[in-house]
Amino acid sequence: MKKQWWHNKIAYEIYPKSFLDTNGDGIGDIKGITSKLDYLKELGADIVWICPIYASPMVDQGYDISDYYAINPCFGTMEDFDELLAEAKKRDMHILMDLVVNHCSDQHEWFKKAMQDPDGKYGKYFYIMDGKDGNPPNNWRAEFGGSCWDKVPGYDNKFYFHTFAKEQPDLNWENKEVREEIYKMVNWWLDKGISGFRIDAIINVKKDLTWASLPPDSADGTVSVFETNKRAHGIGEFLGELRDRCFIPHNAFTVGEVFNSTPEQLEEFIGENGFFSTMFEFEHCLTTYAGAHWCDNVPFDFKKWRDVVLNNQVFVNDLAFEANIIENHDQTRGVSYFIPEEDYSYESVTALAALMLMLKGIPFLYQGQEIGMRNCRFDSADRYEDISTLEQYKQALAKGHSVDAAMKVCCQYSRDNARTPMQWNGTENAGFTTGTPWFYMNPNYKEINVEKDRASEKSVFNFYKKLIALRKTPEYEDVFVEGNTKPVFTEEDHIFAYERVSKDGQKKVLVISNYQNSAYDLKLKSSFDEILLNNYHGLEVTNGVVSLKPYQTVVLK
Ligand code: TEU
Ligand code: CA
Repeated sequence: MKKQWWHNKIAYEIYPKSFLDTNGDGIGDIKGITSKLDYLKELGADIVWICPIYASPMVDQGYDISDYYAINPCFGTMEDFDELLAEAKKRDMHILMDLVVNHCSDQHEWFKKAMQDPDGKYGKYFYIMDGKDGNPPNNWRAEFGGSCWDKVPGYDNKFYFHTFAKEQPDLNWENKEVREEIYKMVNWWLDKGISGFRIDAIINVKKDLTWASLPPDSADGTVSVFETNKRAHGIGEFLGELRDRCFIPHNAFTVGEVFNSTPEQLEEFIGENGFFSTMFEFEHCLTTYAGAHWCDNVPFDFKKWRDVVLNNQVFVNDLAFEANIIENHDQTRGVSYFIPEEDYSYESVTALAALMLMLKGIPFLYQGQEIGMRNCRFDSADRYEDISTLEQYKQALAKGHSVDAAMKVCCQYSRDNARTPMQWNGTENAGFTTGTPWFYMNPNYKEINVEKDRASEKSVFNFYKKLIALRKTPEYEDVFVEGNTKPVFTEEDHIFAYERVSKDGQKKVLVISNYQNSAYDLKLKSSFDEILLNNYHGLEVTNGVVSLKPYQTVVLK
């Protein structure tokens, strides 16, 4: 692929509400982000993606936007934002906004006008349809539960469509006027100086325009709206237009949140002339997913996970450049998902870090990942704030699970695990706020926090910093950035290993992780010159056999 300015960069995702509060109101803010740019720079982050900070009633924590041109006062002002941009530029850093245009908020002016006059101009900004004798037009189930259709107030048989919550009505991309409004807004932000966008739920913008009911995937007769998107055709016309009208003229960096794309779509989406610069690789995060309900999920399976990651790397190699994650604001904490609880240690956490950061693609770290923040055990369901967790809890109970069992499932999968405030130090409320935090703090903050971690000999932060520095070493750019990935030792049950090979085949780096809580002897297939990184002191090698300690992970030249 042609070299792009962002190929050798590291991205970091910020969940602003939980990052750092600077005015004591208990809510993280833009000034908090600005004040931590040096911290992020030191870690090695270049691109900062900020989850939505636009005006919003916050039904889905900002993913319900009521004004695309305004900053939510709980996060600060437009002046604060301009200051953040300027400070980022000074440090040669880039800001990405979150582009949420599959839907807006029911408090957006467009939707309010549409509800007043469903047959008028703004009615056509949304999908408004007649039902069947007062029942919804079809059996599609919204991502956060219930029907995708809610009644237009004052009408018995008129419904509007929503993929997510009922407060998040879907915008009608089939209407050219809507698309023009979106492009205008996207260009406005790019002109302001942001470097690009993370693009929310973008696969959902094209609907199955037959609007036909489908065979149910749930006992209540409904089918997930995500299934119906698989039957939608022609999304490329929208995305190509968005690229040509907005992204290309600005040389923007864009990362798509794309679920359920087919392998054939990879090149079309993120190949040389793709719709986006890159998109997240989610398949490996879904290896435990078994159906429509969290309580049907299956346990984590190391080999399945490893094979999904590595097969995907091989598939993508020459075609595209994906975005790699182990966690984000919609997932549980990576260390809690990919490491058995009894195995938590500096070594296991850094093993996971190395495996992710050495892959081909652009790494996206999520706030707190750099110190190994973990899932949070909530003692009662009403502690949860997340709309999807509350729905899953309800569904688990409805399926006959006990309160205990339902809580256990939420504890494992809740998006709120990632949304507890950032743990900066061991003082009250982890240094996140001097006021009352908007959300429950993970009680482990005295043990796990930035200050303590960085002072420790076994610092996860420092390990990430070294990994990032290694990735960025000019001497290895042809390996880590441009080179392809070749899986090795896949016949082993507890070894996660791959080679990164420069295009000319001259330079090779081998990443080996003994991903288990016991020692293991592995016979190497070739010799090596140098240990570039190691999460232990030293490496024992006798006659070509390396004696790996529990979770020992090394990068060998
Ligand atoms: O997520 C889209 C999405 O598909 C999620 O619903 C995902 O399936 C779920 O979070 C897994 O638990 C994006 C945002 O990242 C998410 O935070 C928003 O809630 C959602 O869009 C609606 O805007
Ligand atoms: Ca604040």
